[in-house]
Amino acid sequence: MMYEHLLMETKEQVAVVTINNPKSLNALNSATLAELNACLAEIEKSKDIRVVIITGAGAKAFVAGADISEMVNATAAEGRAMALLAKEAFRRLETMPQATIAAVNGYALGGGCELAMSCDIRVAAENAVFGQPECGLGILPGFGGTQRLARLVGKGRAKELIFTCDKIDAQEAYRIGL
Ligand code: DAK
Repeated sequence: MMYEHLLMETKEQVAVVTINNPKSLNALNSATLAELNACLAEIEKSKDIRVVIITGAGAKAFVAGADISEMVNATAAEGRAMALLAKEAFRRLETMPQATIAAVNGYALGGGCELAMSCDIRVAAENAVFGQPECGLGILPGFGGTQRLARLVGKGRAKELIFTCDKIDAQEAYRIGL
């Protein structure tokens, strides 16, 4: 299948899915989320693919978040639809039979951090930056971050990251269990 916002490459039993919107640091717009959901649904059915690696195009970002330019004019109903789409895709990633790995090659903010947390395993490059900065935009993490972050790092650290919008590097993320 061809995608506009994803690259998908399969080598032996490993599929590498690359979020490919490098101009916006791989921000997740609705079209990308829909493609990711469709791509994962295909992989899920495959008996040959055993491992899925999720990563971002370019040298700077894994995924810098949900696409703010799309969200800024969204109605409540459109925001809800976008969040439900992301939740469906991320839940699929979390529960699919394949082992899933986030190769975090740069910024993993907001929806990007939430995408990484939906994988079984996170491997971070030295330049990885994690954070849930949604509160700075006057919203809360909407793609499962409040739940998945707390499960990984504990409620206190999750609340601290969400309330402060702090960005943390790979070493700090490793230290706190993210
Ligand atoms: N969305 C759209 N465009 C983005 C983006 C994003 N999240 N992040 C970066 N970009 C774009 C920039 O606008 C810029 O575009 P041009 O100006 O070149 O057109 C380009 O990517 C390069 O970014 P910068 O020039 O800013 O690059 P820097 O190296 O200076 O900075 C940065 C990198 C990652 C620190 C910075 O770009 C940044 O702070 N980005 C925003 C990060 C962020 O706030 N992410 C969280 C987004 S909110 C919901 C609830 C919540 C959510 C959704 C639904 N419901 C309950 C319905 C929200 C979730 C989120 O993820």
